[in-house]
Amino acid sequence: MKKILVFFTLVWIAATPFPIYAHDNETHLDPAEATTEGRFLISSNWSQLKRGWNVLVLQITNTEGQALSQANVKVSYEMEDMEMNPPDNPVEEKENGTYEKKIFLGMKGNWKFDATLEKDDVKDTLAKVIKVVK
Ligand SMILES: [Cu+2]
Repeated sequence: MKKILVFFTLVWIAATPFPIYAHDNETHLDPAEATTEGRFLISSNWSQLKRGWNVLVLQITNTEGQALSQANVKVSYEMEDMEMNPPDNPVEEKENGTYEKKIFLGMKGNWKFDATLEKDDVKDTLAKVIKVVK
């Protein structure tokens, strides 16, 4: 009986972390939204952002839904009511029109993001306010 208990305890200890990590590592992108002038569509992991370090993911397409590669993408961010001077890491292009930027959200509250997108002669922006709750 004791051996069985020890066995199940070990299985529980070994298995427990995995669902947690698997869940945390999954990126869920919110539905795509149009940029200010409607020139591009962006879906991002806005609703997953939490206090601390995050990777902001921007999946960008043109209005026909085709991935936008080789674009010039800039993202600045700041708290809405407070100067936090967060780190400004570069935006890195990944595959299929996906761009990533490491961001640090030091406090709960409203964070404002300003994105600028430029591809060939087309330029557009997106402003977004996200409430960080955890
Ligand atoms: Cu603050």
